[in-house]
Amino acid sequence: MRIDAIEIYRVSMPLVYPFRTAFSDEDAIESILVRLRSGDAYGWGEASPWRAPFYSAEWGHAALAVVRDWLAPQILGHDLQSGQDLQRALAPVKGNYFAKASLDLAWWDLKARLEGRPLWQVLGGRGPTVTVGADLGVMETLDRLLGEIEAAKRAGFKRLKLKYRPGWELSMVSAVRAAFPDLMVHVDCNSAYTLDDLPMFEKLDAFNLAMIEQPLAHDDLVDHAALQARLRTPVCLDESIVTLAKARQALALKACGWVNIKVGRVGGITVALAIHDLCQAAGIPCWVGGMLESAVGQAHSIAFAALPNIKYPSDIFPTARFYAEDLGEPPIELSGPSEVTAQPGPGIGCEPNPARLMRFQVEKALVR
Ligand code: OSB
Ligand code: MG
Repeated sequence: MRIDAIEIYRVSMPLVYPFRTAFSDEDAIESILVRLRSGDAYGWGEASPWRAPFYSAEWGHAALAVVRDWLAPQILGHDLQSGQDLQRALAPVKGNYFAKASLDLAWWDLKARLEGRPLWQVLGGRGPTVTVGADLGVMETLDRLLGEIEAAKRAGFKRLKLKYRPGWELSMVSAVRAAFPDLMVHVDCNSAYTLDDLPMFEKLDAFNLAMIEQPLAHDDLVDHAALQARLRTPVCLDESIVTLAKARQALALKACGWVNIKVGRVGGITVALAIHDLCQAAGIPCWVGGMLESAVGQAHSIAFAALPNIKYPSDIFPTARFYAEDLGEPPIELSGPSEVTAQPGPGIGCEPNPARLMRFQVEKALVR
């Protein structure tokens, strides 16, 4: 596929209520959307680094600039036959994984659309339906949290993820476990801790959690390996896994028992596939994380979650959970308790609603 034009949009999508994590409190999500055109065909990609470099070093304004000034010129006019061709063309630019992902994801959507097949099938997935979990941010009160967990349980969610940060930790988990002793639960620390917090993690180890997600620094592997050696509960790496090499190093160090794969965080589906296969060969199961993308970005995550080594309910949520209006069309809905189903396609089967793209847009660029 020869790349003839690249449109880039930075959007700010208002949330229905603030999402609080260890790294920030947000009331809107910044995302970049890319449309890759080849002849009359096109594909869409979305990556959500957010408005500030607090989850990783990337942020929306910089992501649009690096796609416009450095990445898009590397592929414009080139004939890209594979995701590897695309990644090789982008390789001179260091880091900038979310920015690279916006192009890689658009390339995969374009490829699947040209083949007339849904993306999950092109990737070799098990089927269109994937298992998803419920996620709850830091709340104002424990009562509110327990009420929301009860609602998620009643809705049939098969697992629950709790955001975890200083001030919202052991006594919160203890209250949740007292009320819901058998629920499959894990916590996500978003890199808020260090090895000095080992005594806290040793106490947390007693709560029979499914995993502890990214307890230590966003770019660490070695300390995670030291922590994992002291805990029964598996560590899950999220922020730390940004390349295939990092995944290989994490496995060699025994730094984790699970890998959360976000197609945006690792530079796109091409790299995500390689990480998936590496983990599968090593017997390390994976699941799919998200950044509160619109239905466009989540459609890529659904397709990826269909792969065989995705073994835990993914962070893919129905639109109504976070957004009054989804930028993408159609929106994401549950197709059954704790599950969502990919659109029949072709490609991801979803694209931005043009009026909402105009309304949510804060910056735009065209490379051709
Ligand atoms: O660390 O997994 C994370 C959301 C935004 C940024 C980072 C993370 C998250 C989530 C996912 O926890 C929540 C969801 O998609 O339901
Ligand atoms: Mg996480």
